Formats: sequence, C-alpha cells, structure tokens
Amino acid sequence: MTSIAATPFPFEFDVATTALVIIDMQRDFVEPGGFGASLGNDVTRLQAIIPTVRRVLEAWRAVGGLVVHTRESHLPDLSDCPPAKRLRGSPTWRIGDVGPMGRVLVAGEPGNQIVPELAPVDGEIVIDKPGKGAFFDTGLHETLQDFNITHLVFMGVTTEVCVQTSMREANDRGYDGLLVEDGTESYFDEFKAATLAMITAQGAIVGWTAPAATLLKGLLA
Ligand code: C5J
Repeated sequence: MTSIAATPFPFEFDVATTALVIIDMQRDFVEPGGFGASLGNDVTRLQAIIPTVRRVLEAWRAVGGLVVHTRESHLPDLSDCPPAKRLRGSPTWRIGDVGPMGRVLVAGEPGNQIVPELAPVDGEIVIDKPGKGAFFDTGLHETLQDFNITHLVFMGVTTEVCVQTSMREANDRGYDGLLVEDGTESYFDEFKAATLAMITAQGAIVGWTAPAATLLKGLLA
C-alpha cells in the first residue's frame, strides 16, 4: 500500500488495483488545427503539460501499473454523435468536418491520435469515447472490474470538461480517484482552479488531488 500527501487528506492506493487514466491527450485538443483550436482556444496551455504527463506515465509503466488512454472520438458516420453536440456553438470546423488534421474528432484520423510523446504501448488500454465522460457508452467500468481496479489516478485534458466528467462518473461507480494537479490543464485558468477545488471539497466529495512530484515520490519509495 502506498500513501501520498494529497488534498484534502492522504490518498492510499495499491498499484496492483489502481489504473492510471490519461484523458484525451490527442492532437485534436493540444495541436493547432484541431477541435480545441477551432473553438478559439490557446492550445499551447495544454501542450505544456506533456512532459509532466510523460514522467508520470513512464514511472507508472516502470512499476507495472495498468494504463488506460482515452480519446474523444466518433465513428466515421457520426452515428454516435448527437446533433446537439455537433451543432453546438460556432467552431471553425465542426465534429466530422475536414480540418488540417483530417476529420475533427473522428476515429482513425490524424488529429484523433494521442500525441507521440504519450503514445500507448502494447498492453495498455485505449478507449474511444463518444461523450465527455470516459464511462459513457465505452465498457470502461467492466474492463476495470476485469482487472480488479478500485482506484484511479487521472491526468489529461481538459480539467473541467472530460477529466472532471470522468472523475465524477468514476466516483459514482465506487472508485477512489486522484487527479494529478500539474498533469491536467484547461484552456481557462479559473476553470482549472475551480475544478480542483470542487473535486476535493467537502471531504473529497469527488476525489483527491496531488502534484506529480508527490505521486512520483510515492511510486519510487
Ligand atoms: C472537450 C475534452 N473539452 N477532452 N473535451 O471538449 O475535455
């Protein structure tokens, strides 16, 4: 059992029953010409966390922990993309449109690939999710149960959208979840700060947060 200092109180976990879940570190969100940029966002903010996410990923691989990568991704015929999602707002390229990295948020397209620095390796689980949450319509819960997973460590983007939604879904399914504070990012400073505060409020009502350095120290101990 590993115990690390965390907010609002120490997070205890066993690597054997904990999965590292990396949410949507795909080109669509972190590179120019993708969905995030198409909505008018500064993607360099998200690119900046890649080295931290990679350090934690490598440490997690070194201790033999289960790794799950997610991608926000739709089928080429968009049958899993509700019109309410596709038609929302006024992005330069809507989901399914052809942008500089291929069809936006569509499975198999260049923009839908996880950034090379964090590319999945053999034995890691890759979940294509049509919603913001990693558990909606993906079978992730059943997969985690097959591996006897009870605890989740989250990283990825964006903090207040897909990461927070996934953590809340996990919480409702009985998992204890920790969010790595500098392994997640938002296009908006204030939304990230508010999300970290909401997760840990009221005695970890959704879960815990801790810096990457603290998690890494715990893994190496
Ligand atoms: C968004 C995500 N922000 N991965 N997706 O639309 O957070």
